[in-house]
Amino acid sequence: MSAKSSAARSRAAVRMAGLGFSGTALLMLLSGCSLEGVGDAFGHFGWPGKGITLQAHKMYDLWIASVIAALIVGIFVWGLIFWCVIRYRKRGDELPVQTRFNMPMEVLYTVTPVLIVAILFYYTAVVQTDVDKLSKNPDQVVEVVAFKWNWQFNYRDGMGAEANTVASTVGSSDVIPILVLPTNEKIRFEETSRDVIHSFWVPEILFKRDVFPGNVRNTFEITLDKEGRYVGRCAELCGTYHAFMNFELVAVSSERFDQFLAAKRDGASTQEAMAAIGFTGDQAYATTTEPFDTRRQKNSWNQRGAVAAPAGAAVTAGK
Ligand SMILES: [Cu+2]
Repeated sequence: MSAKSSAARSRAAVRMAGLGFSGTALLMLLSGCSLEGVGDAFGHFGWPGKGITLQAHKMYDLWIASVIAALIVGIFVWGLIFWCVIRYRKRGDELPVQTRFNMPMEVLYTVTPVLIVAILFYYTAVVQTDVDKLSKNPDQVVEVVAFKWNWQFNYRDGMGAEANTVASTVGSSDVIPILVLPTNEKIRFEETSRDVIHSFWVPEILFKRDVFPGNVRNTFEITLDKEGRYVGRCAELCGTYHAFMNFELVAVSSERFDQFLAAKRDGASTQEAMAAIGFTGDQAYATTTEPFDTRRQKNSWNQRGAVAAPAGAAVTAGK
């Protein structure tokens, strides 16, 4: 192999790499450029969707952008691998030119990954700080009380353990607890557990946070921007009936939320208050999940003194 043809070859390689990069960039531009558009086109790259809170949208954008960056790097690397495999395949018994190292190349493949990690770290830190941000005056404060194996949601008149509960909803073996919340308001959650560690998780919020017993009061804030009904789950293995620990988040307008809370304050049950804001009949109960048949009488492990579910209780495989 002459020195001349070798130089020509490496120039061709650089040209190919450049073409690959600009081709990918062009593809991105043509595909509408927005991260949301790319996410929609590729099934959100494994996420449930772009989320229903302002915080979730930021995490979603970070996720889509990170996957795109990973794919660009991946396509470039796969290209190089296949190019080398084909271009330098064995052609005879003659040993190829033996080289030791290439300093610019060594520097390049040390600096590039460090740069990529630094950029990913920067954007992750920015989004995480934003998601964890607590405002001084949230519009609503909800105390999440987790217990084996259900949820209680207390609407509070202020922040901290000393504030008072003005209304609350609680789940049972037969009724899924419903958490009604307003859109476009800053909602602060304060979490506490009566027994073991649980975890509050609404997949559509793209966020979960552990609920600890004792003095720990985990807090976080969200601003919902999409009305609807969304399933919530316990995301920390907390015992026998952990899988049954579901709830439902109902996001409504501020006006309807105020009506709901007013009805609850006047002593209405959760289902009556749901009816007061237009969710009548079956709609007054959870629609995204349903109670499991706990069969607590038959399988009474971990349930000393357990009360059997009343006759006629829903016998279902829950969603
Ligand atoms: Cu749990």
